[in-house]
Amino acid sequence: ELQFFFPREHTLALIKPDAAKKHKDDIMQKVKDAGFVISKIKEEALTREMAIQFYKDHEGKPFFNQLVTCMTEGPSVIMVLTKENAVEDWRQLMGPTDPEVAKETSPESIRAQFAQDILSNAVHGSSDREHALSSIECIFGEIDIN
Ligand code: RTP
Repeated sequence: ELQFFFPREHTLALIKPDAAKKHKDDIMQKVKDAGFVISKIKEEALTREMAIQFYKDHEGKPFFNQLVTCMTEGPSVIMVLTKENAVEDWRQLMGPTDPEVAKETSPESIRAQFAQDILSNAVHGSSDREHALSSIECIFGEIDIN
């Protein structure tokens, strides 16, 4: 069976509130077309505490408060995505942080197509496998996914 040769990896992917409201179906279609398995999914508004925890590394930056507000203003679609090389491939599909850059360099990416601006930039994805596992545990309360 192919999975024996291509081990699966998990990442945490999130459709931010603004995009969850306007572009959920289109973004989900791109997720499936790219070959990700949706191992877990829930729709839930992040609490301020969760958003702060999520973006801890950015605490103190000028955009931090706005970022937390934009992440908590409505329900997000939060998913565990699974496939070979999931962390890197999801970041590839998201595209660059700034949608203007995304439109220039990766016009097929989710941010090029659905981001509003650099803050409401449609999606989030774990930056590496370690962050993926800790975010999955934080949000779904477990890390053993079939
Ligand atoms: P993410 O962590 O959300 O997957 O996105 P990323 O790696 O592409 O971006 P990162 O540098 O980690 O920044 C996290 C989020 O902060 C917002 N941001 N705003 N105003 C600004 O200059 C600025 N820079 C970053 C974005 O919403 C970004 O997704």
